[in-house]
Amino acid sequence: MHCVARSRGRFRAITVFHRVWLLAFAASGAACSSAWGGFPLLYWDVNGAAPGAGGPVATGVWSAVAPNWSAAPGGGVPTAGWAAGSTAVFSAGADAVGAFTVTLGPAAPIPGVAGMIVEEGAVTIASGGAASGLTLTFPTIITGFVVPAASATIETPLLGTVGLTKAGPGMLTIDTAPSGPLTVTAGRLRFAASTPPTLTVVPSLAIAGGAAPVATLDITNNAFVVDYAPPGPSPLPVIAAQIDSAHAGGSWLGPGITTSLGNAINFAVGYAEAADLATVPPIFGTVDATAVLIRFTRYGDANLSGSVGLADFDRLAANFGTAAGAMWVDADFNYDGIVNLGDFNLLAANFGLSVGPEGPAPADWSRLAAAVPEPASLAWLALAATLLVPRTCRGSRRCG
Ligand SMILES: [Ca+2]
Ligand SMILES: [Ca+2]
Ligand SMILES: [Ca+2]
Repeated sequence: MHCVARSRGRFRAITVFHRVWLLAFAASGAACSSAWGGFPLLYWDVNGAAPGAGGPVATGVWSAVAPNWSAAPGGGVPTAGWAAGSTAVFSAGADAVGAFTVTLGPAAPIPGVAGMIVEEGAVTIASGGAASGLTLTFPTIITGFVVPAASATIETPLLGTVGLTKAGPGMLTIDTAPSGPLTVTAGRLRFAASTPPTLTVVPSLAIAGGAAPVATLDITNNAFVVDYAPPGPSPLPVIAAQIDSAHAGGSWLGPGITTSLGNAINFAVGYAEAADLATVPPIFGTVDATAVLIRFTRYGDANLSGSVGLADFDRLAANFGTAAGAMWVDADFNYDGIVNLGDFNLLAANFGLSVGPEGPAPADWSRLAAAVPEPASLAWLALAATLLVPRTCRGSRRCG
């Protein structure tokens, strides 16, 4: 594969990770100029034997019969239909630099997709029908292989059990991840925003850099579960650090586990060990006790229900004053490990509000109204003051 890149004069675009990976493949005996770790390379090409892929907008159909694949990197030879077991490269030549759509054949999923490489342009892989999909037989999808901003949006199911490894500096947008381990080695992997939100469940998550991440997973408005094998250890501490990194003081611009719909006051990424919740909200489906739950929600939603109510406030009250090591489920809503007035203010700003169709909790409002005097704004301050007192005299029978 490194031979292919070099022949196209683009080797400088390859990151250190790719170099190591490609050298590993070369050492394993991968053939030059037409293979990728032993897989043949097929280059997207809608203009047949004419050089290049067909221009900036190389729109076409991906199927076994549509002659839109070239065995030649430059796209200057007769083309043929898709051959299972190949790696899909977008695109032949260097001319497909625009945004274009590749529509899948409608009859069945595309078989034998041994990974994907997006060199330049912005390709959208669209379903051609209800039976459309891509069956991955090799997990790696590289975006930005030549032009760093090159991206792919896959709007069709990713099938197979090999998992997904997102590599390269560009963006990859998918609906949900396929079965198997999920790895983000570089750039940004995004779960497309959806109504209703989607649920992705994976057995493991690896983001390059670990607790000091250097790549990004963007959940937008969705739910995400890392259902790890017992007995663990749980990935919770690393996941918490990755969310803290992405939060970056409320900008959500840091690397790690982020939401591009987040802000500093209302919308955030909540997380919890499933075993730490009284009930698992339905958005996460059926999970066992060894699972980390992650969702887009409002600040203050300690129990990940999707709305901020009295059950969340109770968690804040129970943990108020915690000086270190607090998690989101303990009401640490700004990811600093501490539960204090900053977290209280975030909860107060979102109390009674919902992130989605769960709706607000009117019962919570009425119970809160019965518990505190008017006006509400002063009531919050009074509550905060009273919260501080029990913490300082905890353990004393004389405390009120
Ligand atoms: Ca061509
Ligand atoms: Ca809640
Ligand atoms: Ca905090």
